Amino acid sequence: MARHLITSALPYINGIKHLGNMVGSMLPADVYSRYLRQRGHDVLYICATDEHGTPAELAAKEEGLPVDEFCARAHDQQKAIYDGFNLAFDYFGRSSSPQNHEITQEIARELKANGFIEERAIRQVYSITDGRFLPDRYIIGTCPHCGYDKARGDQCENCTRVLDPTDLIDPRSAISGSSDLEIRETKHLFLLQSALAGEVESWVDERADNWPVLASSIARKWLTEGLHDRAITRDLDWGVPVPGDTWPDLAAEGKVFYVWFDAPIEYIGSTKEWADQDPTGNRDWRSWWWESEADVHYTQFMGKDNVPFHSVMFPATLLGTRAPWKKVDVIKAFNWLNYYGGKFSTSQRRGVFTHDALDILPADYWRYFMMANAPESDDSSFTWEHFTATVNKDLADTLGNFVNRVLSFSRKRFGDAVPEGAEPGEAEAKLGAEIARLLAEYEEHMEAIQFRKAAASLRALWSAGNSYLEEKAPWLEIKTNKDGAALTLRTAMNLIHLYAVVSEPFIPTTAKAMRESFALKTDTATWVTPDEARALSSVPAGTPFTVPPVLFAKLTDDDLETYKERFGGAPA
Ligand code: B3M
Ligand code: ZN
Repeated sequence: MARHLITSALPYINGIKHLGNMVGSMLPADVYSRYLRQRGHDVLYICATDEHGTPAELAAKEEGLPVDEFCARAHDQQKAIYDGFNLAFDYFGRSSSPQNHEITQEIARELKANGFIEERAIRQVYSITDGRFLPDRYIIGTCPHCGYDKARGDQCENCTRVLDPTDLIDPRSAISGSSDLEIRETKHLFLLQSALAGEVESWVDERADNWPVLASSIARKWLTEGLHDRAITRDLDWGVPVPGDTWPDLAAEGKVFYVWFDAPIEYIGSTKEWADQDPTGNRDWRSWWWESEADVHYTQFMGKDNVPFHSVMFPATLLGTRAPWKKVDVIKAFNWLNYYGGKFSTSQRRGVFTHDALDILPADYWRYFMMANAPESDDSSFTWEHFTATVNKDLADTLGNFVNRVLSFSRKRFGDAVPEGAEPGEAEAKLGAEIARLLAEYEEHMEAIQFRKAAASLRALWSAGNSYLEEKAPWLEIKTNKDGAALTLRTAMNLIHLYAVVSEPFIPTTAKAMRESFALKTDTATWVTPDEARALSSVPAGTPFTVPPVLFAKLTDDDLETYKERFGGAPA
């Protein structure tokens, strides 16, 4: 048993997320956490809303709310959706929490004490039309590296390179579109990343070989471009204030830390929120983050655009404190999920948003589809045709129909308890061996955090049951060999129970319904090893059972048309 710390990139507070966002961060982190918990590990899965920065301020203004009120509401709204998706966070915090303020300020003080933060007067972009300094991401222009014409001042979305606003060609204000920009002087804090570059590089070299290649290649690419000093404060009202005891001038001017400085620190902050929430006071947040380099295994989940900040900038921040903060062991990154080959777009209402998804179908349909098609080695594309075909084939036919068919038939012929029947024979031995092999494969892919492959193994496990059932055909067998048919059904019911256990990370609600079909006394969600699975005997004869309602409804052509109509279907 190991201690596993798991975090997923913090969803930004501004607006409800689409499926593409969820498939690259929270959902896979949940699937992985559930798997590790079932295997008996001590797991802490932490997430939060990322609440600071200009977009939050602007969104609040648009809704006519004070920014704190806007964020509180938006946080609850997002949390309710994630509950609907059955994301089993240990804690879902808020980067605007007092805990995060405190830890962010503490880390900044440590960095200064070690000579890694410096005050510098800079010349900053001021928009005359908008009457304000423009934060980096509110200046857009052409990327000097790849020519993308909507690159933001902090990062180019297209080539993922981190930018400075002055790098942009033809810069303009993202608020007004105005290019009436001027440069004014003001003081800011700088994190001296250049002084930490060597250390960060050795740190990356030490562990990135264990990361899935998408993350390690982005980290290395970013390092070869060189680590530059970065401004870590902004002129905003909403954020973690620069502490006055350490930087009286900047504090007096009301500067706050840059959102990307305090957001990753919220992984720690949210853990402290989790501990502070506990009435018994028995949660030790520091044991996860402090002097835990050796005994905690830390995995982060995120979309590929977030990799530079997590693989280089956040480690640099933590290394620079010279304090024993836990640093990430494995970064699991994802490519984009597209919608009919194009981008999901909030403004053009293109794609599927998380609240709409839950409005039309239960979470498990989405969870399975998204993970089975996770954009791991490449971008992948969502289409309603692909979605409905997958649901019908894998979930409704291969799994759902198997469960209902076996249980209904057995009840009809043998009553409400698992029948005894003959001793297992050759077909059962062959099936057991196949199940053990597939389960071992499934475990291997889960350990490697390869979700597409894991889902394929899970599907193969479900299919093996169908093949066995077709081969034994108990509905014919029963005419000549009642004991044989009973054995077939008992074996199939054991498969159902096994599926209920091992499908739990992907489809927790359905898995629970399947487990609860059997009146077993023990905690039945505990993992089953391939060797235990081989025997197919965890549900003994005589166990009472019920037939659950249809697990997955088949989606019709009419459904397909309705979804395409409502969500926009193929691009023009
Ligand atoms: N909030 C993701 C984004 O908005 C960002 C992740 C922060 S993780 C510390 O693009
Ligand atoms: Zn670019």
